[in-house]
Amino acid sequence: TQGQFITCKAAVAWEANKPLVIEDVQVAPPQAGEVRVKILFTALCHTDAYTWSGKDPEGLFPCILGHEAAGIVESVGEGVTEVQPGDHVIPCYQAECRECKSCKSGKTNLCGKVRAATGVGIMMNDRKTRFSIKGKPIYHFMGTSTFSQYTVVHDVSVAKIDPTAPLEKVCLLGCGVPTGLGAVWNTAKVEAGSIVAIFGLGTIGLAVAEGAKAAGASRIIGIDIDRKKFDRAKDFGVTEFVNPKEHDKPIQQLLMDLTDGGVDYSFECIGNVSVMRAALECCHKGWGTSVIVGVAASGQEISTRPFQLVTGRVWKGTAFGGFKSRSQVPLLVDKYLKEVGSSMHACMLSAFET
Ligand code: NAD
Ligand code: AHE
Ligand code: ZN
Repeated sequence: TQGQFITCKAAVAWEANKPLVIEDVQVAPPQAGEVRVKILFTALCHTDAYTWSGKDPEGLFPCILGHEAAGIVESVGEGVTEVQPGDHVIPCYQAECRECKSCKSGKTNLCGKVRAATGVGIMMNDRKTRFSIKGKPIYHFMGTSTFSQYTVVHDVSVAKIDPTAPLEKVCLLGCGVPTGLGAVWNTAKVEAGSIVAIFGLGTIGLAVAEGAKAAGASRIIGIDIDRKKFDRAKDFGVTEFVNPKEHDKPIQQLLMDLTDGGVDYSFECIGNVSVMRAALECCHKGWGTSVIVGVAASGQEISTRPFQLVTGRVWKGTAFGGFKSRSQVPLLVDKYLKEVGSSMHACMLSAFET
């Protein structure tokens, strides 16, 4: 199939909010600096649903969604040296070129090399898409488009991993698990003994809990409006649960009362701007840090009294948990393989079953 078009099945989002349709899609061969990947497993992240909903200002239709996956390289374009056909890989929506200003800075994982192209659903080389249906172009999504049996990604957007890793599990290292773990370890840098509050107990919130437990947090308070989320969250290290619907007090007040003045770290894992405010305001005066992980829709804005920051609370955000994708995803896969049977295993297994 090298150098040829492949016809395969893909779930196509023709329009916002309309059911995805399984279609026969033509996938063009990879051009210079591109890699064509056979996707074997893909998971679903809330961000796919967000863009599908039509609220993402970068959402383009028709497109092929999906960004949390694992597969095998089918062919590579000219000049690709770091992967070859047969390599096991995880596509990375957050690229890492190691050459741009951002990569070189060492201060961020937000690579600038292909972001402009991936934000508008095309490939950098010729500003076109590699997907089409009967000649009609279909947009890429987040530079990954994993809801397809074959996809084409930039070479800076693919991490080569240990071929013995079970792809049906490690596909979660394409987004949810690193995002939560990294929010705790890289962005907040939670210390042992800390009190942590997690707003939203989906995949991201559960991975935050697992990261906080590993960091030695003394209390991990899980907040969700869906009571069903609480049982599973215990397996990930959550020690206490709060359902805001069961309380009259504002949630930030309730948490301050429960924690003698506020938590050390909070994480917003929902994408709701009023919860983001509560997550900041439940932090302890003088040092409490709140990390925004959730993605809020176009037009939404955060607000709080500046006094909250004047009095020492810190507001931060994180993308992909601050991990440098091509360098660190393979290390997370190795860590997973070493710790199979441990909590990280439990986290990935459960999230996969969710
Ligand atoms: P999810 O839908 O699986 O989980 C969200 C949880 O929040 C659910 O359990 C839901 O019941 C709960 N919830 C909803 N409204 C609530 C409220 N008002 N108060 C308390 N709980 C509430 O989502 P997910 O896949 O875990 O993703 C979470 C968020 O993180 C999304 O916004 C997603 O787009 C974003 N995300 C960001 C990054 C990043 O790099 N920053 C990466 C992945 C996902
Ligand atoms: N197009 C969206 C951007 C949403 C967003 O912030 N995405 C996160 C990753 S979510 C993964 O599930 C991210 O990495 N952001 C940094 C970046 O460069 O996109 C919008 O709302 O505009
Ligand atoms: Zn995601």
